[in-house]
Amino acid sequence: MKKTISKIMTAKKIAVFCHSSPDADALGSVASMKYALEGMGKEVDVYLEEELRKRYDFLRVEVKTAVEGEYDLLISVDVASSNLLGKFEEYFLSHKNTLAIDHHLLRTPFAGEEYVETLSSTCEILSLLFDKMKVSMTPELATYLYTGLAGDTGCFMHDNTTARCHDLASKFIKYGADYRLVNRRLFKSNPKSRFDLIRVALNNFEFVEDALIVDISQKDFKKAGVNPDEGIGLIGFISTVEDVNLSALITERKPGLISISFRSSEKYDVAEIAEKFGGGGHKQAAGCKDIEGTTKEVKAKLKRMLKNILY
Ligand SMILES: [Mn+2]
Repeated sequence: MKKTISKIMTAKKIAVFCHSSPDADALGSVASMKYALEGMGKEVDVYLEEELRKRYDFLRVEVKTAVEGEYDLLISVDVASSNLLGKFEEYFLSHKNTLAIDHHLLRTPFAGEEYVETLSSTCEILSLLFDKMKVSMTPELATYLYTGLAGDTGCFMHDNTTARCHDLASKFIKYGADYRLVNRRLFKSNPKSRFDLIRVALNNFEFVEDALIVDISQKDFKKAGVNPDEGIGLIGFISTVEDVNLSALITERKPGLISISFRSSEKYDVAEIAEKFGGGGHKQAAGCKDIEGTTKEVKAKLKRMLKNILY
């Protein structure tokens, strides 16, 4: 952590990046970085591939979508490999002073300096970092950090939730985090298109023993009038069916390129299955992407594989 802190302390002008299709942890992280570092008198710009979605407008962070100016230091937060930087990858990799702060178990190092701890969220790491740097906590900062913590733990329901996550949440709330607003935005609000997608998903439910497989093709996305990015998080919904121990969501995000998201109970190890498709993850949550073929082909292959695994 020392090197990380000295890198930050010696830089005056800093740009902060996160992964493309940013989630609550990525956005909470960039927002708290900007807030905390500006509080230390630094000049900080946040870069996102696209403007912040309405759902996250409570993060009062100005963002830029194209690089302008020069920086002493580039920081990536919540980014597990450089390709996830999207259109900023080349710029980031070619800069001489870079720092990555991340919590992903499976990652490919790409920055000059890396500060990685396998905690619940990048926001949990940032809270440790800010403590060390004596950043004073305010309701805004507490709200931003709470956003990442709640986001990546699925509102303290995923397996990565620890006692310390609850302690941290308690601390953030004591400092004035608007947890009601954050929870409402993250967990109690879905765009209408999400329901159109759920309708499609429900039509494509297939139960195999105690597993549930759902496939959504490009055609399905088009028919529902839904952007394939809206598929993010749908696995959380379908994996709540009672007595189902393994759920697989097969989606054709881009024409001809298939992704699978897996969730399971302790009974099955989905990381092993994902690895067979060139992906990976955790025992109870894993995934793979860019499998060439159609959703039907991938589904047939998965079903053949599951025959030897389900019991
Ligand atoms: Mn994260």
